[in-house]
Amino acid sequence: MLKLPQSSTDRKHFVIVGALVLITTIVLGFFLLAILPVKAQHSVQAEPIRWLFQLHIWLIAFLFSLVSVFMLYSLFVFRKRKGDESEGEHFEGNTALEIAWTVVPLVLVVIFAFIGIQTLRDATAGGDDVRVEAVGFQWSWTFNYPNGVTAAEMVLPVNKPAEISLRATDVIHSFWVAEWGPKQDLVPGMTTRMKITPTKEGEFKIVCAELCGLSHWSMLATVRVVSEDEYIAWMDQKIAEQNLQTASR
Ligand SMILES: [Cu+2]
Repeated sequence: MLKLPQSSTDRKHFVIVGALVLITTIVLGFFLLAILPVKAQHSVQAEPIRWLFQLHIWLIAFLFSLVSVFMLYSLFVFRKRKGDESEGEHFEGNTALEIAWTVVPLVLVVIFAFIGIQTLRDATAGGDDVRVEAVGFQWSWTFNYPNGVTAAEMVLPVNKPAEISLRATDVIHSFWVAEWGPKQDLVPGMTTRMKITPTKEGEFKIVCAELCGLSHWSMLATVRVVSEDEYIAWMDQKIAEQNLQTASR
């Protein structure tokens, strides 16, 4: 049997390793959060995703530290000394430890599944004050508004809950604006939906995030998030343009 820390030397090792795990977790956690390219989040729905992402990073930092610090500490501190020809201690496992490392990860996975469901619920919730349909095809996008306006760019008013209906005409695509957070597949034969409340004005890139053929990389469009007045002005202008086109036909 593997011994649990009994002597004061054993306890000292555990205290040192515990402190090292804590320090490594903190350093690694901040390092990972600093280097991972999370774009600025400019939608209401992005917040729960960002929060869950950070929680994952801290858990990853802790688990990595737990495994590697224990391993490296054992390798260096309990290495074979010069002239030591004695045999190592024989042991056949530790029931308590095995139960612990089965139950703890199981509980963690269940907790994260629960948080994941909640996050998914929050990241897909929102109103439909503005509605627009995004049609994806190999390899471009068009945007249709309920009043018949069709555009090559998407325009949305800031801070207004929008519902984007997504339709694919050929293969599976995926609608993604990195600054907004959520990503949603477009599946031929059905309409999928994304709820989004943009919180920052500006021009953002819409990309297809599902490998959809040779020119997948070029399946880009722009979304402009503007003030409500600008949105109305843009819509009026589009309606006038389209009326003019119909009249001249
Ligand atoms: Cu695509």
